[in-house]
Amino acid sequence: MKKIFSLFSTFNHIFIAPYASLSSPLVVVIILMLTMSCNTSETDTAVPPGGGGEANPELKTNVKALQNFQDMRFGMFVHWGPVSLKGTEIGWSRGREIPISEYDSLYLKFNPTKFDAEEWIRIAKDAGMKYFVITSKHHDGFSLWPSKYTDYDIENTPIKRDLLKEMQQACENQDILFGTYYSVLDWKHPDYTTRYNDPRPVEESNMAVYKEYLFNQVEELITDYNTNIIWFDGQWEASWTHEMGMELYKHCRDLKDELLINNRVDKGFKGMAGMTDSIAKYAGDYGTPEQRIGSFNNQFPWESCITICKQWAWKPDDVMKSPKECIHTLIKTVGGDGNLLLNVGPMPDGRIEPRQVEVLKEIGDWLDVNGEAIYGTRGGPWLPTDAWASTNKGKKVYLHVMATETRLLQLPLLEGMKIKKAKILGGGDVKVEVDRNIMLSLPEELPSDYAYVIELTTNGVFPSLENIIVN
Ligand code: FHN
Repeated sequence: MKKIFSLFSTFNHIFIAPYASLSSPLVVVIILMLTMSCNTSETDTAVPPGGGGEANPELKTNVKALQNFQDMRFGMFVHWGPVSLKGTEIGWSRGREIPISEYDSLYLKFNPTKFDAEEWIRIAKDAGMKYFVITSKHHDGFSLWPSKYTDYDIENTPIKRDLLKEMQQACENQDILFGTYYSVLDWKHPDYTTRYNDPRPVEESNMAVYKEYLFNQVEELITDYNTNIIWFDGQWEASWTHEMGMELYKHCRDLKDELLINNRVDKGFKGMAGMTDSIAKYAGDYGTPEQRIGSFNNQFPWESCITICKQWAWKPDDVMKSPKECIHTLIKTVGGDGNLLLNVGPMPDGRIEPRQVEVLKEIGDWLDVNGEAIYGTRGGPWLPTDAWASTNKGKKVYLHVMATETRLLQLPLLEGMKIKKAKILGGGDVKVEVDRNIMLSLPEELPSDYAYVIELTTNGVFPSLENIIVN
């Protein structure tokens, strides 16, 4: 008897067994939640929820920039700097594994002669990534560009070249959106008032001086490097305040209105789940779950940042995720209506490790076949699980199946939805039977062992998934 993979049955034995019988209100609510769905791909120009916080109530997220960001869905995050010479974690290993004096002198030996920005961006592009975010300055305070405001920068390393400019140009040459990570905290700067593993007193430190330094550097990134995304981080220490966060957000948007700024510019970031405590109160355009896939949320934009290995910066022989793991992570993230920013840590000679490039290439090969089910889509109408997820765009609904061993799928028919036809992206016919449920019979040959996508052409009617925020 062929194994029927019933989303209902999956649901049944996950929820019903431990908690309640089918008639209990709990099950009814959950069934309702699972069967309610959305047609969110109608790119509405509703006013985005995020923006400048309570100090700048009129300053809302730039609609066009956000639309484009959410359509891209998949980007490359890069954590890199002189610390890669030691293979320890960027920022955190300063004064921990690496004595501060040695750490702060690594830049004098930082000479990545094999660095090729066009090659990096080609690798991102071949992986199916649409945007790029580089650590222009991390917690250790080293600036990857020749900043007018410090000598602790790339200009004073043996390589001397403006590597950030080369990355910006490569992105623009290859039509990849250029973005910059910038750490609000700076454990080296004498005027930053919080120390980490560092005996230097802070009595003489003047946070106002540091804040001016930060505002000036960020202005360089916007005006001299035309960054499109500022990925702030390190906002959690007491040295940084809610007021400073809202002021910085406004400073950035005044310099470039179509700039996107994550929620770590301010203090609303609530732990690694990454969402903003009160969107009206705190500044920021999108949430940033870290090292986890965010929960389904189509009310506030979000982007999960996840490492392809364990460490953010390069580490020799670090544990690396498989292509299947990365592809499933992408599917579940987009199925939850989020973006995925997948991180690599390049080597001290400037190359991205070949084994990481191989995994990225496999993701790109999968997206060559299934990209239309990712780019420009929105999450839903069915909520993601470990076995499947769904995305939609116009009248198309894409069912991403990660449980590739089954040949018969059953899922709840959504109120008003009519299935006109179904096919497998990459080839393969699907037999569709519809009664109270949708039964999909799959061919023996499937296009991928990692995951495949069933494209359902519908009448575009699926009840809204509004206000479904799954915690
Ligand atoms: O401390 C950083 C860490 O090094 C890395 O940059 C991540 C990326 O999101 N953020 C901080 C930890 O939350």
